[in-house]
Amino acid sequence: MTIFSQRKEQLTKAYNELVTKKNQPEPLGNGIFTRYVNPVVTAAHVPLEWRYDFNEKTNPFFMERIGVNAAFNAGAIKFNGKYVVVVRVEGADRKSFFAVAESPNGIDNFRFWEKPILLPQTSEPDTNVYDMRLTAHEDGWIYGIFCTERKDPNAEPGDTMSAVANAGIARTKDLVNWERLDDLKSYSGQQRNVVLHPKFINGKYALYTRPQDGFINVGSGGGIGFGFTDNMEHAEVKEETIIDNKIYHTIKEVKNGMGPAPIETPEGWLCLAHGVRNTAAGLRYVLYMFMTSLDDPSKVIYTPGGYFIAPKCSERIGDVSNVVFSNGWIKDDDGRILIYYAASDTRLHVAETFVAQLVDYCKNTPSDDYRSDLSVKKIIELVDKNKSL
Ligand code: M1P
Repeated sequence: MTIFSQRKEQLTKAYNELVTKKNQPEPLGNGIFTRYVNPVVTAAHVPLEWRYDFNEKTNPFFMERIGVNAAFNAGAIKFNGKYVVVVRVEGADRKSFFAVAESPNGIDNFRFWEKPILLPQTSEPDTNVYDMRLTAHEDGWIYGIFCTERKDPNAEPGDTMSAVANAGIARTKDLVNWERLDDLKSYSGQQRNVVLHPKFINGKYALYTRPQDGFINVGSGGGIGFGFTDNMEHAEVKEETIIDNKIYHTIKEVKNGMGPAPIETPEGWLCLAHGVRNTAAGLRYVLYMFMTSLDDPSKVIYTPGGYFIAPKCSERIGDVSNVVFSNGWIKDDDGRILIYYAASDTRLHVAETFVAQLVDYCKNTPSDDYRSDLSVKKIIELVDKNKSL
């Protein structure tokens, strides 16, 4: 047996075992959501055909030709009865791109479609693209809004790091053919974490934004903004209102950003977001939730305090450690919600919950009162309530 045949056989076997591995829920949990033990998509899930030259003549050692570094922050949608994620795949060359993977149950057996998405370009090609939010809009299109990153044209000579982030926009009906639209025009600096609301609001498209002064630092910007555009072909948000700001000494003191498109419930819109705080070990990204009014999605009605999901155990370790990030979730007809969250910019996980649980969580979790003594008072109130039973 040649090296080629041996390696090809071994790698194919390992790959097939990985993509057919059954996932298990974690025992007990916190009653709000259930984590699943295995990550659902990793760099190792990327098809061997994308990475290896299968011709023995040109690749006698069955060597990897194109390396994949990570598979994480994924948009998500139920499509033709399948659980579909549009994954941020990051190559060994640091370039991210999008690729569709689907599963029959949403918790395991994710397989990538045959080829990654070749995104059409605008007149100003993207250097890097990532974090696509999918919105099945009531206008009939599926929109993908993502971060497009390019070198800052005003960078000083020798500055090879400064970049400009904006919201790139594409739409599709089949997740295969994508029409690229103009990048978002806004007037508040750079943009990341832009998300399209699924419904027309007063006849307009509504966008959640995240204005920021710089590429990493939001500066005087930050907070989750909300604005309108007349159309998506040339999306322009003239005015943004901050509906959920960053706040001193909270889980979102440095910056925050909307996660996936909100989910409609009879009691309001469920919103999932990420909050960032600083530590001696660097930034810490956690997920948090809030709810907005059904008829006015810019009006926040419930703000459960603290984080909803924080990095735990092995989730804490990766290329950018101490990070959880989510830009995709799926609601089933029976109210089940699958939350796709990525750990440490490296791999994608899933947590399962139900609409009723998340509404209960949002309505009944005490909000953050911004002081230690007030946090203690809430615990004592709960103890007294329990004692009186
Ligand atoms: O590295 C953590 C995250 O950093 C950025 O998110 P934000 O703009 O909210 O700070 C993004 O690059 C995101 O992809 C990444 O997971």
